[in-house]
Amino acid sequence: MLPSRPVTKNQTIYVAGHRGLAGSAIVRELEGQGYTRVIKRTRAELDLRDRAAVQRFFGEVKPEVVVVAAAKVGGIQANNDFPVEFLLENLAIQNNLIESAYEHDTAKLLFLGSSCIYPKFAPQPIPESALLTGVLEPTNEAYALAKITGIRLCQAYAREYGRNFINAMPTNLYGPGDNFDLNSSHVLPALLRKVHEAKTSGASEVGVWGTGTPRREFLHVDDLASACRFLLENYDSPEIINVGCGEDVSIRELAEQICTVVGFKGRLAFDATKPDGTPRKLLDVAKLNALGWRPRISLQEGLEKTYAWYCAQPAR
Ligand code: GFB
Repeated sequence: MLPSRPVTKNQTIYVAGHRGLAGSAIVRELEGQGYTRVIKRTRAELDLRDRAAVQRFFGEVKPEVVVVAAAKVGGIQANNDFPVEFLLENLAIQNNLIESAYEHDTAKLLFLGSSCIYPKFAPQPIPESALLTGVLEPTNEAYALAKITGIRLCQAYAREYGRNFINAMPTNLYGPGDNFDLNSSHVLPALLRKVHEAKTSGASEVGVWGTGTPRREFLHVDDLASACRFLLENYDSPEIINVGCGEDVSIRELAEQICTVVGFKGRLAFDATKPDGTPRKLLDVAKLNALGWRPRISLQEGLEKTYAWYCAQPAR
């Protein structure tokens, strides 16, 4: 068993997935708060699906702290269309990282799960205790199963080998650096882009998938990053912990709010042939709040900032 000590600013912290939405925000947060030894590797430098390469990297670098923010992610359509890739790639990435962290004596590891690990019809808001109490939402079952396996692996290392491997479950994330590709993105960036393009082309309507009735909770990724730093510094239990803002909106409400932010006055056209997915996914964040963490960015402010970021991209 390794002694469990609080994470400090002079420790080496490897953020796996540092170019992704979550990973890039976590690096910004850590470096902004004075962590001077954040380690990053691009996909070209280190393929996380390659077990031997990951083991070699850990053997050479021996990171003291690891954040597993690397994953194959996507919106409802990509999850539904590519279950094999979502299952295999995520299992490979997380198995390689978690096993290597154990073998090379990483003192603390933070594994990022997802709110989709919970049953499709979980009680709302969803407490951590709902894990594995019911059937999963079919559109993202593969991704959820991989994430559940990652949680259980961290918990097994904690129980069997006394490792400080902790598990955070973020709700739906958004923010700068998100994926705006309409086939693979999540709803929020997809609608920001669609509404922006409808406005600039003078279109009279915007297509919205599904019925508009599902409800989702959206957390700005800078808030997620601040929660991750908080957990690294203050949380040492293998029990999963939810990370969210505690409020949700319907997809229709989200679309209407985006139309206001973008300044689009046309109508919304709902396409009920597209899947709705889980009817509601609101996390119970009482546990994290009781520890003293709160989000700072409202959905309105987050949408405005993300839209400004999107408009400022060179490709635009
Ligand atoms: O964000 P999203 O793709 O994923 O979709 P989930 C949320 C809701 O928005 C669904 C609707 O009801 C979609 O039908 N929606 C409306 C749209 N218009 C659009 C659009 O243009 N694009 C997209 N993508 N959705 C994901 C999981 O579930 O949540 C992942 O598939 C992950 O595994 C992520 O866990 C957090 O919230 O349904």
